[in-house]
Amino acid sequence: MYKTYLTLPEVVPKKLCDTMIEESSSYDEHLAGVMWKKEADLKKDRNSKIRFYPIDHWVVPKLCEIAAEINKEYYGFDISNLQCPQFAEYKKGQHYQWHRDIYPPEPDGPYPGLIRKLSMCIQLSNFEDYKGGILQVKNMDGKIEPIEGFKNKGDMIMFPSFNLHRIKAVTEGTRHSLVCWFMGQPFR
Ligand SMILES: O=C(O)CCC(=O)C(=O)O
Ligand SMILES: [Fe+2]
Repeated sequence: MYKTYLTLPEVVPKKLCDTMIEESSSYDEHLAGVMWKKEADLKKDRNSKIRFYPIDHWVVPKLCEIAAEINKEYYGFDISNLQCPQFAEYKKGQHYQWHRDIYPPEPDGPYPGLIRKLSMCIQLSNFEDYKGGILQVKNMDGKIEPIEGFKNKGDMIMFPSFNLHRIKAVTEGTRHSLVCWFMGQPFR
């Protein structure tokens, strides 16, 4: 049966999540943009801070292994690549409105001819560390699908990049996450 999303609770050891947060400061910080809008409203649409980890980061091989297994079992997409993992920080009031991660291939971009097919997010913070900031995903009927198993530090969720999803505003504390996009030739 088609799965809107899959969660893998506690798949990344908590210590490694902490290490990823600690080392994040060695990578440049950007104000997050919005791929599908040239003139995004960076208050209304999305207003978190992001950093990109290098493609040879130690966490990448493990994430690829997990993605390959889940993809083989549930989605069967043709995947050939991944983008540099994105580390994000959401403080009070920060959010990312409803969006899809998929967008058309960019011939002149860093991944020419490829599109995002599978999205993977990892909770790097404990759920006690913040309030709000939850991830919601819509199913094929356009309804919000309740999510279980994606709350604690080290929990992972994967879903097709064409699914609508959002991060509701954090109302207290700070949420950190790591997102990876697995890419391939456009669907045909
Ligand atoms: O922070 C997250 O868990 C997901 C963020 C997101 O949807 C994205 O960066 O595309
Ligand atoms: Fe997203």
